[in-house]
Amino acid sequence: MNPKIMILNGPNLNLLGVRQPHIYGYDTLADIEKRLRARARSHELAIDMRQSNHEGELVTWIQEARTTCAGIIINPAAYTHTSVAILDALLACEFPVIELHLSNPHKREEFRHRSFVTFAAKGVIAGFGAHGYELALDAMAQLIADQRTPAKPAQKAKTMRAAK
Ligand code: CA2
Repeated sequence: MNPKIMILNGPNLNLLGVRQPHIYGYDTLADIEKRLRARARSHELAIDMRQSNHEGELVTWIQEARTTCAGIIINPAAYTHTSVAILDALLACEFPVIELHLSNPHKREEFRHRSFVTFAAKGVIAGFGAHGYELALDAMAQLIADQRTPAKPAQKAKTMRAAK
């Protein structure tokens, strides 16, 4: 069975493509999910994409993912900037977490510059609109492939020497 990636979307992202397209674009979450399914297949991954307007529901889904998934991609939306509960749930996960934003929060109001979720994230993708979801899935596929075939010690030393 292909490893499953949970893709979580926080509050108001159900309005994607419907309101404020100048900020968040014209794609709906359903459009994004359709593209992601095709891309996941090409990486031999499965996806489980969900959206909630409720912090506790997101926490419950993160806990569920701990036993059913190989990674989480999360756009926590406004909870990015407020939720210690989501951070703590993500810190309890032993697999890779990727934080994702459609916009670049650092180009926006100051209150969007702080992310709690970042403390649990392997990396952050922001500012590429809906395409960011595909970039995040590609990055997740690479992380999972690396876990399956870790570099051999000799190969690793060579890579490290080359990087110096
Ligand atoms: O850029 C992102 O992806 C954000 O996570 C989006 C959040 C915002 O609070 C973060 O600072 C950055 C807002 C999501 C609201 O989504 C809407 C989509 C369409 C219409 C209205 C809201």
